[in-house]
Amino acid sequence: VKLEQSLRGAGERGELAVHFQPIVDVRSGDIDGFEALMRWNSAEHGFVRPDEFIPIAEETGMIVEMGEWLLRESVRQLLEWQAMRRPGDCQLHVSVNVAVRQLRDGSLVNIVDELLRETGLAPSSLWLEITESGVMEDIETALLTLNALHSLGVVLCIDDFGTGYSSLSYLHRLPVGVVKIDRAFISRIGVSQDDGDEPIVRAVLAMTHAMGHRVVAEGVETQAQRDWLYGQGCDLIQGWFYGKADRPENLTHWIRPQP
Ligand code: G
Ligand code: G
Ligand code: G
Ligand code: MN
Ligand code: NA
Repeated sequence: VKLEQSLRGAGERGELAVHFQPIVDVRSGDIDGFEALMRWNSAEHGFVRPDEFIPIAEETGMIVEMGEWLLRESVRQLLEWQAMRRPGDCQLHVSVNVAVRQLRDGSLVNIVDELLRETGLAPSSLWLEITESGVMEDIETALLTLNALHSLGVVLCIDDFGTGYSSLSYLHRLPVGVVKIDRAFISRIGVSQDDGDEPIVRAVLAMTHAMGHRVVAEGVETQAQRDWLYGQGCDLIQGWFYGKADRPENLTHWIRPQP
């Protein structure tokens, strides 16, 4: 059976799951939130990588329904975690990927609005990740949706920053709160004889901070990368150095760290 056909019933068969990857405050080392990442364990095909099934879901439009489920499930999990926090702990966020197709589909704003009302979640605890290329495909339509989402109080993030084009010309027009530097740039920090991508990352940090955005460095794998980013004033770090995406039950040590 083709992947596409299997994916159609995957949700109903309980084959989809959400895993979460920690996003850590560089200075304190404390958890700030998690990125929600979809996982598919297919009865027929075994584990299918998101870079295989997400494009299929996008092409067929299934991503709209899957994305709504992912949003609801991510917020449900976040509320469970927030309830476990101690007084004085920071308010955790969850960061959910939004595909271009979802941006274009008229329902996203209503879904998010409804979800916030139903759950009472603080809007700033919900981050939505959009890619540079997704926005650039149709910037005027994207802007309408992004402005409406921004009005609801959720935090918009530019994902995979640096991999698209004309980043500088549009970034200031978007109601963005967070920029996520793509891991391709981070992976070349502290490895080469020359400076590698260090000047680029330094420039991105300066520019995005000047615009008032927070910065997440993605794909941080080593202590050296973490230390360098700390020195450069990066805000948040996500990567295997702190942890891979994992099932929620394996992440409770982040929620209630032992004093
Ligand atoms: O863990 P990783 O292999 O999870 O993810 C691979 C790619 O799939 C990433 O680029 C990520 O943005 C994307 N991805 C993972 N889960 C989702 C999802 O639920 N929705 C969308 N649109 N993309 C996702
Ligand atoms: O979680 P990690 O970053 O190791 O996953 C890398 C990729 O491998 C993911 O895109 C995921 O789809 C796939 N993968 C391989 N084995 C597993 C598994 O046991 N569980 C899950 N959820 N994903 C897996
Ligand atoms: O949405 P986005 O493309 O940013 O998805 C994050 C992707 O990056 C996921 O596939 C996730 O498994 C992967 N990832 C997260 N941390 C690391 C890391 O430290 N190293 C590498 N190689 N990949 C990572
Ligand atoms: Mn992402
Ligand atoms: Na990314």
